[in-house]
Amino acid sequence: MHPLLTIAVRAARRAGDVILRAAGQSDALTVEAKQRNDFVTEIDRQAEQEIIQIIRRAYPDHAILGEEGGQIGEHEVTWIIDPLDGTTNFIHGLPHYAVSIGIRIRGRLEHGVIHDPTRGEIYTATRGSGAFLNDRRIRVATARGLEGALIGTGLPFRDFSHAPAYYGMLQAVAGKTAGIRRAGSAALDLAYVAAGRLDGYWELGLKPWDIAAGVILVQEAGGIVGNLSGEPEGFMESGNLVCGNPRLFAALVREIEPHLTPMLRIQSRP
Ligand code: 2AM
Ligand code: CA
Repeated sequence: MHPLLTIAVRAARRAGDVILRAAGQSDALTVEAKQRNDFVTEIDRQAEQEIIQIIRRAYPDHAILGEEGGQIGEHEVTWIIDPLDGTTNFIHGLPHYAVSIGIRIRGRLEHGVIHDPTRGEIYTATRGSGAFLNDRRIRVATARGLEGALIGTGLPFRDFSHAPAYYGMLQAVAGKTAGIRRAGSAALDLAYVAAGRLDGYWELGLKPWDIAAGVILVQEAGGIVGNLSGEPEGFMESGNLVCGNPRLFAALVREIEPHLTPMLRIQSRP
């Protein structure tokens, strides 16, 4: 395993331990709203601190972009951290959330780890070396189109400006697939696409820390990640993203693209 990924896995495990310990006592949580429907607990912050400490000890100069702490430092290596993706699930005692750590080097995602502490699952990927679930190689599913496919997504919950366009997409996709799942953790949705548990996934308005690790996982599992027009760019900046195996990806974009507003088209470009 690449030394950077080894540190990322160690940090993700430590954060997972913090989260699991707290999960048994969710009544005692202090929940704060950063904005309407955007929650943070002391556990998000503690988990992020644990991760940052472990990175700092190994690589004191590297830059860090954390959901809770924002950007720290400038360096060609940036660690992009979501200490707890799926906080809303966590607060409700719904056991579906993850730690996500992506590593970007000179502007390109190179490594990713997603750790689901409730299931003891660790997903890892390094560019050019494939994607793994607990050390077993994973690949995207082989669906050739939308028929019979299971697709993950996220509904608007905070910013409703694109909701009409999104619900148009949802109606189009739902009508052509075996089903849609909205599980509440973008990181796990991407990990599940990488592992072939979901055939594809799309969502709008995601943040870099929700998707950094998941993007490299899907790519290394043989999938394609693109913007809502199907182009391989702009999704990190806009947070509007589609993914799946190459054929499924194309089929999904065909349903989604007609619903794009001029604003969504502009956003899609880097
Ligand atoms: P978070 O828990 O790290 O904030 C999927 O829709 C993404 O949106 C999740 O990865 C989740 O990341 C974020 N999110 C924030 N608030 C949410 C909410 N109220 N419902 C669903 N997802 C939410
Ligand atoms: Ca989070």
